[in-house]
Amino acid sequence: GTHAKVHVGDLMHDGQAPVRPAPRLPEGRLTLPFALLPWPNEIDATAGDAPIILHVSENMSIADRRLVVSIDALHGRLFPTAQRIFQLSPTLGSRGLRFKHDKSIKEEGYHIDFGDEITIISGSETGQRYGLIALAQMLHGASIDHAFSFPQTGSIVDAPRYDWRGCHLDVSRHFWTYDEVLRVVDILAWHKMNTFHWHLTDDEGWRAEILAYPELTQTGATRGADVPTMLPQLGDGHEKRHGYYTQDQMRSVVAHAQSLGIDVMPEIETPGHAAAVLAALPALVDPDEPPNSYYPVQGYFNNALNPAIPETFTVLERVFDEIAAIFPSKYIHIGGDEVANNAWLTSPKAQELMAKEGLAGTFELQSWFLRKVKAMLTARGKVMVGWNEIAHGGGVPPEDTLLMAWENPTVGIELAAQGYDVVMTPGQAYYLDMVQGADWLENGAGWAGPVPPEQSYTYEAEGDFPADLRSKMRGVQACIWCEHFTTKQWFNDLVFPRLGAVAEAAWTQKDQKDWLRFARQVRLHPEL
Ligand code: TNX
Repeated sequence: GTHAKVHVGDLMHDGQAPVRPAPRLPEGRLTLPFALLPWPNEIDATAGDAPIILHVSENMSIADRRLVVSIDALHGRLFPTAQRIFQLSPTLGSRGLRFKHDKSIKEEGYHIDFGDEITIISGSETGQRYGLIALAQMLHGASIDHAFSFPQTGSIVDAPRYDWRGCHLDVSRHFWTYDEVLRVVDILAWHKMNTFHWHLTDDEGWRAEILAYPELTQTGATRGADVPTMLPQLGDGHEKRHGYYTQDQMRSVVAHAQSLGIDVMPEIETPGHAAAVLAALPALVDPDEPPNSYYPVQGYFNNALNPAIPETFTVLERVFDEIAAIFPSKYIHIGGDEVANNAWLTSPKAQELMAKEGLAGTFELQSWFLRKVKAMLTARGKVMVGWNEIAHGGGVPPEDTLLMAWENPTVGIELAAQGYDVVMTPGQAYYLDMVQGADWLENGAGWAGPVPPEQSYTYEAEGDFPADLRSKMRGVQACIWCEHFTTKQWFNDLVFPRLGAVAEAAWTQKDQKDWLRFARQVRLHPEL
């Protein structure tokens, strides 16, 4: 259902909105109860009775009509039991919908004028889509809950705060089926997010079909198979541990996302978090390195690709060839996180390479490796994206490199000072696998937690950035790690409402953010 358990500070409600008086706008006017998430940047409207069904005239152009049908279908998929919101009709009913195109409105922006007719004005298809989604949300909210009205007169003038409005999904630790991935994309579209970061590989499983190396999915997509670990594996109760996506399925996910204005950025984890690769392709292991000789925080022994094995680069070249052909995104994420700080020190081949290249330790070797990986991406016209540890040991040239700052809220500022572009995704606010409640009753992670929804909502990623580094901060992202999400129920319990909090942080200007207004709406979100 659409009703989730919500922890709102001291309020704990089951399927109920927190009962609070409507928060006041700065001018002292009551916030009107429209269902909108993310909240728009300018709204000045009077509330009326919902038309419930908005009639769409047959005079509309094919392109405009196609967009209406696509957003109506999105609504239908997300809320199959809800009343339909749009109706194509030759006669205008209570209120008609019209589009105007105005090139002076910036790329992702839109305006809506509410009157006898409802007019969406936009400068691009993207902006038009966001206007329609806003309208769909207001109609949906009004149709399922009388606490929400629909605007009678007035207007919305809206455009996003940040360009990068991302959400990551880990499909390695828990395998989310093709259909579930499509649904996640739908959920992101509904929240006006524009980047789906697909974490396709990790120690526990490789999930992307690679024609050149069928072993990667034959062996590597069996979660936990032959992966020696120091620590007990998390979440043995996973509903789905095994599986992978065919190349056709990945292409379909890309096409589906594109139809909703979402870019799909694939992640292939290097050099760490690669236990599944090494289990599938044992030729990539230095035969003279003792097994179980090092392990990173998550306990998987010897889990880093070895830069001294030439075949490592052959495999990566072919993997990137196939990945680049499937994903048109200009970005490929290559991981780069959590390599053990003594990785490779017991590999004779790695030692030889380090001596030859004059590399002082694990992280200088890591940087040497990552510079080669970056060159592979550059050769394919792609921008390299990675986790913040890429900067260790010298790093890679900051030009055309985008780093995700995850470990804490300040590392992003340090990286920006080093010249990197950054996306802010600190665990303390934007990791949706962290437990939400101080009672620790949930099936979630704890290294940065608990992270109550109010913390995700009120956190300001840009907060401590000095003015001269602001432009390096490209936006924000939620990360959905899935070691603990053994079932869809756990996913829903932890991802919501915090995904909406991150979506609003990505879209809505600081002066329009309002935790109580947000909290009134959380029961309207779709679920997986
Ligand atoms: C750290 S974030 C990791 C992930 C885990 C996550 C759990 C990052 C780049 N590495 O491998 O899943 O914590 O919260």
